[in-house]
Amino acid sequence: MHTTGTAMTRRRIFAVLSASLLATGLAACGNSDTGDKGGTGSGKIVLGFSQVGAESGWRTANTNSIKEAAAAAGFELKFDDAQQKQENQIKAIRNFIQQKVDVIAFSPVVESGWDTVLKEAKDAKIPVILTDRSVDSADKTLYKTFIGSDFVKEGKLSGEWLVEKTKSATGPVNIVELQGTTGSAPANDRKKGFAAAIAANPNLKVIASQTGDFTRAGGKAVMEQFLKANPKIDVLFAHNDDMGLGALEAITAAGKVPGKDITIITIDAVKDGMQALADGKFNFIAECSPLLGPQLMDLVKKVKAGETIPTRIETQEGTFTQEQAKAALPTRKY
Ligand code: GYE
Repeated sequence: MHTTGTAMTRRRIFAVLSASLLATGLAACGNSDTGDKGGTGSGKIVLGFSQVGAESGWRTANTNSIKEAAAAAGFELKFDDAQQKQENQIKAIRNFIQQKVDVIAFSPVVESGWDTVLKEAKDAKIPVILTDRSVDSADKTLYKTFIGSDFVKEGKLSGEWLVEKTKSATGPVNIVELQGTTGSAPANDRKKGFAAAIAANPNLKVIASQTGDFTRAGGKAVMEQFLKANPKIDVLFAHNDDMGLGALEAITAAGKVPGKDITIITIDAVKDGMQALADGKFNFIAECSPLLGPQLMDLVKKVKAGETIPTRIETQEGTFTQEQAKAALPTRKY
Protein backbone atom coordinates (compact mmCIF):
# COMPACT_ATOMS: atom_id res chain seq x y z
CA MET A 1 0.00 0.00 0.00
CA HIS A 2 2.83 2.39 0.79
CA THR A 3 5.57 3.49 -1.52
CA THR A 4 8.89 1.95 -0.56
CA GLY A 5 11.89 4.10 0.25
CA THR A 6 13.68 3.12 -2.96
CA ALA A 7 10.68 3.66 -5.18
CA MET A 8 10.11 6.97 -3.47
CA THR A 9 13.74 8.02 -4.04
CA ARG A 10 13.59 7.01 -7.68
CA ARG A 11 10.38 8.91 -8.23
CA ARG A 12 11.84 11.92 -6.48
CA ILE A 13 14.98 11.89 -8.63
CA PHE A 14 12.84 11.60 -11.73
CA ALA A 15 10.65 14.49 -10.59
CA VAL A 16 13.67 16.69 -9.87
CA LEU A 17 15.29 15.77 -13.19
CA SER A 18 12.20 16.45 -15.22
CA ALA A 19 11.57 19.69 -13.36
CA SER A 20 15.05 20.99 -14.08
CA LEU A 21 14.98 19.83 -17.71
CA LEU A 22 11.68 21.57 -18.12
CA ALA A 23 13.01 24.72 -16.49
CA THR A 24 16.08 24.71 -18.76
CA GLY A 25 13.97 24.17 -21.84
CA LEU A 26 11.59 26.93 -20.85
CA ALA A 27 14.42 29.32 -20.09
CA ALA A 28 15.63 28.84 -23.64
CA CYS A 29 12.12 29.37 -25.02
CA GLY A 30 11.65 32.45 -22.88
CA ASN A 31 14.80 34.04 -24.25
CA SER A 32 13.96 33.41 -27.86
CA ASP A 33 10.52 34.79 -27.23
CA THR A 34 11.36 38.45 -27.04
CA GLY A 35 9.17 39.30 -29.99
CA ASP A 36 6.07 38.22 -28.09
CA LYS A 37 3.96 41.20 -27.05
CA GLY A 38 2.87 40.86 -23.43
CA GLY A 39 0.24 42.98 -21.73
CA THR A 40 2.81 45.49 -20.48
CA GLY A 41 4.76 45.79 -23.72
CA SER A 42 7.88 44.33 -22.11
CA GLY A 43 8.05 41.69 -24.84
CA LYS A 44 7.76 38.92 -22.26
CA ILE A 45 4.80 36.70 -21.51
CA VAL A 46 3.01 38.37 -18.61
CA LEU A 47 1.56 36.04 -15.98
CA GLY A 48 -0.72 37.33 -13.23
CA PHE A 49 -0.65 34.99 -10.25
CA SER A 50 -2.93 35.32 -7.23
CA GLN A 51 -1.61 33.32 -4.28
CA VAL A 52 -3.68 32.19 -1.29
CA GLY A 53 -1.40 33.71 1.33
CA ALA A 54 1.58 32.67 3.43
CA GLU A 55 -0.24 30.41 5.87
CA SER A 56 2.04 27.37 5.82
CA GLY A 57 5.42 25.89 4.94
CA TRP A 58 3.71 24.34 1.91
CA ARG A 59 2.57 27.76 0.73
CA THR A 60 6.05 29.29 1.11
CA ALA A 61 7.57 26.46 -0.94
CA ASN A 62 4.84 26.85 -3.55
CA THR A 63 5.40 30.61 -3.84
CA ASN A 64 9.15 30.07 -4.22
CA SER A 65 8.60 27.43 -6.87
CA ILE A 66 6.33 29.73 -8.87
CA LYS A 67 8.63 32.75 -8.62
CA GLU A 68 11.74 30.75 -9.54
CA ALA A 69 10.07 28.96 -12.45
CA ALA A 70 8.62 32.21 -13.84
CA ALA A 71 12.07 33.82 -13.74
CA ALA A 72 13.66 30.74 -15.37
CA ALA A 73 11.04 30.82 -18.12
CA GLY A 74 11.71 34.50 -18.78
CA PHE A 75 8.16 35.56 -17.93
CA GLU A 76 7.09 38.78 -16.28
CA LEU A 77 5.30 37.69 -13.11
CA LYS A 78 2.73 39.88 -11.40
CA PHE A 79 2.35 38.24 -8.01
CA ASP A 80 -0.38 39.01 -5.51
CA ASP A 81 -0.73 37.62 -1.96
CA ALA A 82 -4.43 37.46 -0.98
CA GLN A 83 -3.81 36.92 2.73
CA GLN A 84 -6.32 34.05 2.74
CA LYS A 85 -9.22 36.31 1.68
CA GLN A 86 -11.37 35.59 -1.36
CA GLU A 87 -12.27 39.27 -1.81
CA ASN A 88 -8.56 40.09 -2.18
CA GLN A 89 -8.20 37.40 -4.84
CA ILE A 90 -11.18 38.72 -6.78
CA LYS A 91 -9.66 42.21 -6.63
CA ALA A 92 -6.28 40.89 -7.81
CA ILE A 93 -7.86 39.02 -10.72
CA ARG A 94 -9.79 42.14 -11.77
CA ASN A 95 -6.50 44.09 -11.68
CA PHE A 96 -4.84 41.48 -13.87
CA ILE A 97 -7.71 41.77 -16.35
CA GLN A 98 -7.39 45.54 -16.40
CA GLN A 99 -3.64 45.28 -16.96
CA LYS A 100 -4.32 42.88 -19.87
CA VAL A 101 -1.91 40.20 -18.66
CA ASP A 102 -1.45 37.26 -21.06
CA VAL A 103 -2.51 34.52 -18.66
CA ILE A 104 -4.01 34.48 -15.15
CA ALA A 105 -3.21 31.67 -12.73
CA PHE A 106 -4.50 31.41 -9.19
CA SER A 107 -4.90 29.12 -6.24
CA PRO A 108 -8.46 29.72 -5.01
CA VAL A 109 -8.75 30.25 -1.24
CA VAL A 110 -12.20 28.61 -1.26
CA GLU A 111 -14.06 26.51 -3.85
CA SER A 112 -17.24 28.56 -4.37
CA GLY A 113 -18.08 32.00 -5.67
CA TRP A 114 -15.82 32.39 -8.68
CA ASP A 115 -18.20 32.39 -11.65
CA THR A 116 -18.58 36.17 -12.04
CA VAL A 117 -14.90 37.05 -12.02
CA LEU A 118 -13.95 34.03 -14.15
CA LYS A 119 -16.58 35.12 -16.68
CA GLU A 120 -15.00 38.58 -16.73
CA ALA A 121 -11.61 37.03 -17.55
CA LYS A 122 -13.18 34.88 -20.26
CA ASP A 123 -14.93 37.90 -21.81
CA ALA A 124 -11.58 39.71 -21.82
CA LYS A 125 -10.12 36.64 -23.61
CA ILE A 126 -7.55 36.05 -20.88
CA PRO A 127 -7.04 32.33 -20.22
CA VAL A 128 -7.14 31.17 -16.59
CA ILE A 129 -5.22 28.25 -15.08
CA LEU A 130 -6.24 26.89 -11.67
CA THR A 131 -3.18 26.01 -9.63
CA ASP A 132 -3.13 23.79 -6.53
CA ARG A 133 -6.83 24.22 -5.60
CA SER A 134 -9.93 23.92 -7.75
CA VAL A 135 -13.27 25.75 -7.94
CA ASP A 136 -16.78 24.27 -7.99
CA SER A 137 -17.98 26.22 -11.06
CA ALA A 138 -20.34 24.16 -13.21
CA ASP A 139 -19.09 25.90 -16.35
CA LYS A 140 -15.78 24.18 -17.07
CA THR A 141 -15.03 26.56 -19.95
CA LEU A 142 -14.25 29.29 -17.39
CA TYR A 143 -10.72 27.90 -16.99
CA LYS A 144 -8.27 26.01 -19.19
CA THR A 145 -6.99 23.44 -16.75
CA PHE A 146 -6.53 22.54 -13.11
CA ILE A 147 -3.05 21.49 -12.05
CA GLY A 148 -2.63 20.07 -8.55
CA SER A 149 -3.02 17.16 -6.16
CA ASP A 150 -5.86 14.73 -5.59
CA PHE A 151 -6.85 15.83 -2.07
CA VAL A 152 -9.46 13.09 -1.63
CA LYS A 153 -6.72 10.54 -2.25
CA GLU A 154 -4.47 12.18 0.35
CA GLY A 155 -7.24 11.90 2.94
CA LYS A 156 -7.90 8.31 1.91
CA LEU A 157 -4.25 7.29 2.20
CA SER A 158 -4.18 8.82 5.68
CA GLY A 159 -7.29 6.92 6.75
CA GLU A 160 -6.10 3.66 5.22
CA TRP A 161 -2.85 3.84 7.13
CA LEU A 162 -4.79 4.34 10.36
CA VAL A 163 -7.12 1.40 9.63
CA GLU A 164 -4.07 -0.81 9.13
CA LYS A 165 -2.29 0.51 12.24
CA THR A 166 -5.32 -0.01 14.50
CA LYS A 167 -6.50 -3.30 13.03
CA SER A 168 -5.87 -5.20 16.28
CA ALA A 169 -7.35 -2.50 18.54
CA THR A 170 -10.16 -3.88 20.66
CA GLY A 171 -11.76 -0.75 22.17
CA PRO A 172 -12.83 2.52 20.56
CA VAL A 173 -10.19 4.67 18.84
CA ASN A 174 -10.99 8.36 19.38
CA ILE A 175 -9.88 10.65 16.56
CA VAL A 176 -9.75 14.45 16.52
CA GLU A 177 -9.49 16.27 13.21
CA LEU A 178 -7.90 19.64 12.46
CA GLN A 179 -9.49 20.84 9.25
CA GLY A 180 -7.91 23.23 6.78
CA THR A 181 -9.47 26.56 5.77
CA THR A 182 -13.27 26.28 5.81
CA GLY A 183 -14.64 25.93 2.29
CA SER A 184 -11.25 25.24 0.68
CA ALA A 185 -10.88 22.30 -1.68
CA PRO A 186 -8.14 20.58 0.37
CA ALA A 187 -10.17 20.83 3.60
CA ASN A 188 -13.36 19.54 1.96
CA ASP A 189 -11.64 16.74 0.07
CA ARG A 190 -9.20 15.54 2.73
CA LYS A 191 -12.07 15.28 5.21
CA LYS A 192 -14.11 13.33 2.68
CA GLY A 193 -11.30 10.93 1.77
CA PHE A 194 -10.37 10.21 5.38
CA ALA A 195 -14.00 9.63 6.41
CA ALA A 196 -14.49 7.21 3.50
CA ALA A 197 -11.37 5.23 4.40
CA ILE A 198 -12.35 4.69 8.04
CA ALA A 199 -16.12 4.31 7.43
CA ALA A 200 -16.16 0.50 7.58
CA ASN A 201 -14.48 0.48 11.02
CA PRO A 202 -17.06 1.49 13.65
CA ASN A 203 -14.44 1.58 16.43
CA LEU A 204 -12.62 4.41 14.61
CA LYS A 205 -14.59 7.53 15.55
CA VAL A 206 -13.98 11.21 14.79
CA ILE A 207 -15.06 12.72 18.13
CA ALA A 208 -14.20 16.36 17.27
CA SER A 209 -13.46 18.18 14.01
CA GLN A 210 -12.74 21.90 13.62
CA THR A 211 -10.83 24.26 11.39
CA GLY A 212 -7.33 25.43 12.30
CA ASP A 213 -7.12 27.42 9.03
CA PHE A 214 -3.97 25.57 7.91
CA THR A 215 -1.80 27.59 10.35
CA ARG A 216 0.40 26.59 13.30
CA ALA A 217 -1.35 29.08 15.59
CA GLY A 218 -4.74 27.71 14.56
CA GLY A 219 -3.61 24.11 15.07
CA LYS A 220 -2.30 24.89 18.53
CA ALA A 221 -5.37 26.81 19.69
CA VAL A 222 -7.88 24.22 18.45
CA MET A 223 -5.85 21.29 19.81
CA GLU A 224 -5.83 22.98 23.24
CA GLN A 225 -9.64 23.05 23.13
CA PHE A 226 -9.81 19.43 21.95
CA LEU A 227 -7.59 18.32 24.83
CA LYS A 228 -9.61 20.23 27.39
CA ALA A 229 -12.94 18.86 26.18
CA ASN A 230 -11.90 15.23 25.55
CA PRO A 231 -10.12 13.16 28.19
CA LYS A 232 -9.30 10.34 25.77
CA ILE A 233 -7.79 11.32 22.41
CA ASP A 234 -5.97 8.50 20.59
CA VAL A 235 -5.38 10.01 17.16
CA LEU A 236 -4.96 13.45 15.59
CA PHE A 237 -5.60 13.81 11.87
CA ALA A 238 -4.39 17.27 10.77
CA HIS A 239 -5.08 18.44 7.22
CA ASN A 240 -1.54 19.85 6.99
CA ASP A 241 1.87 19.66 8.68
CA ASP A 242 1.72 23.17 10.11
CA MET A 243 -1.45 22.56 12.11
CA GLY A 244 0.08 19.29 13.33
CA LEU A 245 3.21 21.17 14.39
CA GLY A 246 1.13 23.74 16.29
CA ALA A 247 -0.79 20.89 17.94
CA LEU A 248 2.47 19.33 19.15
CA GLU A 249 2.92 22.27 21.52
CA ALA A 250 -0.58 21.86 22.94
CA ILE A 251 -0.12 18.10 23.37
CA THR A 252 3.23 18.47 25.14
CA ALA A 253 1.85 21.24 27.36
CA ALA A 254 -0.98 18.87 28.35
CA GLY A 255 1.64 16.38 29.56
CA LYS A 256 1.14 13.89 26.71
CA VAL A 257 3.76 12.45 24.39
CA PRO A 258 3.06 13.17 20.71
CA GLY A 259 3.58 10.17 18.46
CA LYS A 260 3.10 7.79 21.42
CA ASP A 261 0.11 8.81 23.57
CA ILE A 262 -1.49 10.39 20.53
CA THR A 263 -0.88 9.04 17.02
CA ILE A 264 -0.45 11.94 14.61
CA ILE A 265 -1.23 11.86 10.90
CA THR A 266 -0.70 14.93 8.71
CA ILE A 267 -0.56 15.93 5.05
CA ASP A 268 2.09 17.84 2.99
CA ALA A 269 5.55 16.47 3.94
CA VAL A 270 7.33 19.82 4.14
CA LYS A 271 10.70 19.82 5.88
CA ASP A 272 9.50 20.69 9.41
CA GLY A 273 6.78 18.05 9.16
CA MET A 274 9.28 15.47 7.92
CA GLN A 275 11.60 16.36 10.79
CA ALA A 276 8.77 15.80 13.30
CA LEU A 277 8.05 12.46 11.61
CA ALA A 278 11.71 11.41 11.67
CA ASP A 279 11.87 12.45 15.36
CA GLY A 280 8.93 10.17 16.19
CA LYS A 281 6.50 13.01 17.03
CA PHE A 282 4.37 12.44 13.93
CA ASN A 283 3.48 8.90 12.80
CA PHE A 284 2.52 9.25 9.14
CA ILE A 285 2.40 11.91 6.40
CA ALA A 286 0.60 11.81 3.06
CA GLU A 287 2.64 13.87 0.64
CA CYS A 288 1.33 16.92 -1.22
CA SER A 289 3.89 18.49 -3.51
CA PRO A 290 4.08 22.31 -3.69
CA LEU A 291 6.60 22.30 -6.54
CA LEU A 292 4.11 23.27 -9.24
CA GLY A 293 6.11 26.15 -10.76
CA PRO A 294 7.88 24.48 -13.71
CA GLN A 295 4.73 22.63 -14.84
CA LEU A 296 2.65 25.79 -14.52
CA MET A 297 5.05 27.81 -16.69
CA ASP A 298 5.01 25.08 -19.32
CA LEU A 299 1.21 25.28 -19.40
CA VAL A 300 1.21 29.08 -19.55
CA LYS A 301 3.46 28.90 -22.58
CA LYS A 302 1.24 26.35 -24.29
CA VAL A 303 -1.97 28.24 -23.54
CA LYS A 304 -0.41 31.46 -24.83
CA ALA A 305 0.58 29.64 -28.03
CA GLY A 306 -3.02 28.47 -28.45
CA GLU A 307 -2.17 24.80 -27.90
CA THR A 308 -4.74 22.43 -26.42
CA ILE A 309 -3.81 21.18 -22.96
CA PRO A 310 -5.36 18.48 -20.75
CA THR A 311 -8.13 19.88 -18.53
CA ARG A 312 -6.78 18.12 -15.42
CA ILE A 313 -3.13 17.57 -14.53
CA GLU A 314 -2.59 15.59 -11.36
CA THR A 315 0.52 15.90 -9.20
CA GLN A 316 2.29 12.62 -8.42
CA GLU A 317 3.03 11.97 -4.77
CA GLY A 318 3.53 9.27 -2.14
CA THR A 319 3.39 8.73 1.62
CA PHE A 320 5.97 8.64 4.44
CA THR A 321 6.39 6.53 7.55
CA GLN A 322 8.90 7.52 10.25
CA GLU A 323 11.63 5.34 8.71
CA GLN A 324 10.99 6.71 5.22
CA ALA A 325 11.13 10.28 6.56
CA LYS A 326 14.54 9.61 8.13
CA ALA A 327 15.82 8.36 4.78
CA ALA A 328 14.32 11.22 2.75
CA LEU A 329 15.16 14.17 5.02
CA PRO A 330 18.79 14.76 4.04
CA THR A 331 17.83 15.48 0.44
CA ARG A 332 14.46 17.12 1.09
CA LYS A 333 14.29 20.41 -0.81
CA TYR A 334 11.46 22.17 0.99
O1 GYE B 1 -1.79 21.38 2.11
C1 GYE B 1 -1.60 23.55 3.10
C2 GYE B 1 -1.73 24.88 2.49
O2 GYE B 1 -3.72 23.97 -0.96
C3 GYE B 1 -2.52 21.95 -0.95
O3 GYE B 1 -2.71 24.72 1.49
C4 GYE B 1 -2.64 23.31 -0.42
C5 GYE B 1 -2.74 23.38 1.10
C6 GYE B 1 -1.61 22.74 1.86
O4 GYE B 1 -1.93 25.89 3.35
O5 GYE B 1 -0.45 23.42 3.87
